Amino acid sequence: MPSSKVATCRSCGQSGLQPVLDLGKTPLADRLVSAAQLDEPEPQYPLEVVFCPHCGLLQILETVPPQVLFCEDYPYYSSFSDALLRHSRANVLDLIARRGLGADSLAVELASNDGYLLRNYAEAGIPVLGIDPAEGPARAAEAIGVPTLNRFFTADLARQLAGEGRRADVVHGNNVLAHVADTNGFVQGIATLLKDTGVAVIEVPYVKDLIEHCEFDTIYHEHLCYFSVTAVDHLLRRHGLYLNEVRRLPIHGGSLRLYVERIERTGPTVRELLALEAALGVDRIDFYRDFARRVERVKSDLLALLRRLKGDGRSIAAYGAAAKGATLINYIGLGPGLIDFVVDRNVHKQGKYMPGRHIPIHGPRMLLETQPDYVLLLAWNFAQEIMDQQAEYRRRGGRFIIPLPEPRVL
Ligand code: DWN
Repeated sequence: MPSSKVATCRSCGQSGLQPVLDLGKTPLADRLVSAAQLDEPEPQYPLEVVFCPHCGLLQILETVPPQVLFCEDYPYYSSFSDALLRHSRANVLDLIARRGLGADSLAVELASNDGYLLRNYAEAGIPVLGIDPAEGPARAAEAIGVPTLNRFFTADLARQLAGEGRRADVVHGNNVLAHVADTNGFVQGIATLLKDTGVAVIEVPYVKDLIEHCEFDTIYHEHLCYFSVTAVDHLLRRHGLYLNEVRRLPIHGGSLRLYVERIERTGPTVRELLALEAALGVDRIDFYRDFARRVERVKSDLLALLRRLKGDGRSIAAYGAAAKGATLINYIGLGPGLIDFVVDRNVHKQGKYMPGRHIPIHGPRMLLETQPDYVLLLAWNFAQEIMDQQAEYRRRGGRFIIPLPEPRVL
């Protein structure tokens, strides 16, 4: 299925998009390769990052059809990260208390994956509804008692649910707003689905952290948009929604949690971040101008480090068959000649190969079985959880390499 390119901004629709970074033609980050597919041609798509000077949104030009991205064997399951489960549970318990949710409430999650978040509402006796197009995670959610529509969330589906009287007290959307091709339709759907007194709680990677920490690996075809508070505020207001509170989070390399309502009552956390972004120029192209140069610097430094270690006869593996890991190994050119294998706890990924570079993926036990000298941490956003878990590998002398914001050996 062919991809398409936007000519105007995904949010405000204006032209004049300015180039920021070109990562070249890149395979789909979550399309892992099976042994049977190794000799088959692998689709690769342009990955060009641009900036809208009118509304401040950083975005990619290419739109890969969502049916291709979130296909039936989409391998991402949220519940393989204990830190993410703790993060999500704390979010839910906070909202139950703050919003006085109970048996007559409805909590909906858009891109609900395997029920990792909604399960916390269900356990508290609060009615839930998951919506996710990926068949595997949706089935897993149903298996733990989270009713899930295996569909894409659209403005039409929102109207259908509202028509059935299923408007929500809380709408969650974690790492999905950046993923949808119809950005405005998706936000309009949230406005339709929310009760007048409801709140949408949306998490997105924060573009300020992405740029400042050089997190270029967070750029892949699933992530169409990269939000600042300024850009998302413009997007929401266009649909009669108001960003009233925002929290900065460490998850996924730095994220924003947006509290969005149908009533405008902009709080100090929003005003402060809008002022900070204006002072730093996050809403202007200059903030992004040297990003490409810094990405090139990381690429050359990491390649030089790995080649030196390999040249010294050291063995190198990697941890985390993450989508971000696919961007990193493909852009930098890390193949089986440098990285012997990748390990990952997600059993749906084990036995497959990384997109593009075809590095084999095994379970984490492979680290103790083979004791590689170094492990490149592709899932660096979970560094503490993973290194705690791999204490024995480290006790035996194994060392982790953190790739970003600059390569360093721990
Ligand atoms: O936006 C997205 C983010 C939120 O999640 C999705 N489009 C796809 C996915 O991106 P990712 O694959 O880069 O996300 P993660 O969660 O950073 O990937 C971590 C990988 O590491 C997963 O495959 C699970 C694995 N893992 C592990 O093997 N052991 C993770 C932990 C914490 C562990 O202990």
